[in-house]
Amino acid sequence: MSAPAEPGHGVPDQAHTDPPRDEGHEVQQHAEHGRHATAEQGAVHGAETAALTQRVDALRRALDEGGDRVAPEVAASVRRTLDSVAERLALGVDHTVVALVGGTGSGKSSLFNAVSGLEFADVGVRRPTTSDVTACVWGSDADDLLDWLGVARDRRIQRESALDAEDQAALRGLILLDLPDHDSIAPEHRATVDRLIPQTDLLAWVVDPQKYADDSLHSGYLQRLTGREAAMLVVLNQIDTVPPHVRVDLLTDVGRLLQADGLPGVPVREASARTGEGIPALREMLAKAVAARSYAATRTAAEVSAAAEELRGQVADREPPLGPSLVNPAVEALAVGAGLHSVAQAAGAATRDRGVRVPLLGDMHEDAVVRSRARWLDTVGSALPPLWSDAVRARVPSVARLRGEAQDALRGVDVTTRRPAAALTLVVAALVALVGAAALVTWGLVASQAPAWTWAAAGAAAVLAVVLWLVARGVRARAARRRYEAVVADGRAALTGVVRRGLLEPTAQVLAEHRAVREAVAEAAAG
Ligand SMILES: Nc1nc2c(ncn2[C@@H]2O[C@H](COP(=O)(O)OP(=O)(O)O)[C@@H](O)[C@H]2O)c(=O)[nH]1
Ligand SMILES: [Mg+2]
Repeated sequence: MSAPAEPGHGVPDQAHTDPPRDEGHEVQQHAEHGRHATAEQGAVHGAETAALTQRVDALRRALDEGGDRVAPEVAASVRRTLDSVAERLALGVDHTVVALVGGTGSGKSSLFNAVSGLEFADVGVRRPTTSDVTACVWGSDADDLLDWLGVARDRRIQRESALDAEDQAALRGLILLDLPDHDSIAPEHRATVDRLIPQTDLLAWVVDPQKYADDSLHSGYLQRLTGREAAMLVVLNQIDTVPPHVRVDLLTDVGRLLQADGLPGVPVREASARTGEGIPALREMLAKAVAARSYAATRTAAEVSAAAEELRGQVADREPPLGPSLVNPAVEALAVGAGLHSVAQAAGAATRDRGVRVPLLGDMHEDAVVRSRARWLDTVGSALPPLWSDAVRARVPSVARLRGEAQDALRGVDVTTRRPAAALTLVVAALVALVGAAALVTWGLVASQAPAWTWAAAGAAAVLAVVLWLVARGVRARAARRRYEAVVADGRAALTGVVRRGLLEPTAQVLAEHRAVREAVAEAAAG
């Protein structure tokens, strides 16, 4: 679609930067969002490049942070976009490039001078020259962009200076190009035209009353530019050579040809570089184009948005919560696998009754670990795209390691029997009372004159012995319950530690990375 870059001009490979020909809707938007020029426009445009650069940086961060959790083909596609966008942004998208383009002698150079108010472009040059493109820049420095466009240093002029005060302010940010004749006999001139057409924000086709119907213009260019009509205008120059009563018919005819070209929406303006007629109106149109978002900015923003959208598909809308609803079932499954409850019950029973053997804590069924781990991964994974889910799986320990850690942790839990001292004291006291009762009964039977209270005292001692024994039993039962609860609580705490270190922490790490990517993508998407 365009000629290869000329060596020595520092023009990057066009494949990265040329818009496809059918970008009509973007160009349309660009025209619709136009706003009027203001004195602060320079600042607004500078901010545009800065904002886009920030979005590009955010996408790079997302790619770096996302690593292999971003599908390789998506990462490659986003990187390609970023590289081409970054190249364009390095030049800034704050300028509006307008090219005067047309056939030999139509008056491009004369209009260039009339619009700029400078006599810089060579008028009436018939012989093809090497000084292809002439540029006038309003306001800010555009050397890099002009290098990129391939405009020779000595063919550039700066329009706006302190002397101009504010009368040129509306055009600040404009780069006006006087292109070679598209119908030149020198093929390199046509090549230059072809190369620059895709790089311009607005194409001003300059035609004259004699040659406006030239086929080289209509079939050679205009008919191939359908879709770009919102970024085009036609200037019917040399209108001073046309008698007033013929002008309306002439304009109608130009309009008819454009309609036939498939460009019905392109505005046509009469002008005369010689008399100055129509020049203020032309400047006004250029001011509007400058005020409108530059084509490059629109295109770049659309590319960044598309890349952000591509990356958005690689992350979830939010991270799954890592709360008790996830941790508790994982701990419980391990507790069941270790037989925590039966061990705790045994510890309780041993506290109550002698002769009960407490099994060891620290043997874990592998199935339980498999289940606990799988449930964790499934729950977290179902809320994440597959590559992120894989990342969580890769980051948590294997079943064997998790099992080993759980067993080690459980072995540290104290399951020893602790018989309560109070219960022992009470039993001893009960025995003492019982012995006392027995002694009294014996004395009552042996001594014939034992007093009457002997029997009453023996009865009271026996009752006391029974009461003390019952209280001792209650104390032991309570101690047994406490022991059971303590072993369960200690076992759970040990397993919670294992789940935290083994499952929760690695998962949280991956989710933090996911969040970083998601937020960077959101930042890049907010255009
Ligand atoms: N009468 C008249 N002549 C013009 C006008 N604009 C340009 N010319 C003349 O047309 C010739 C070609 O002009 P030029 O600007 O070099 O055209 P270019 O080849 O398109 O750059 C020159 O002799 C100009 O003086 C105009 O508006 N009216
Ligand atoms: Mg010329």
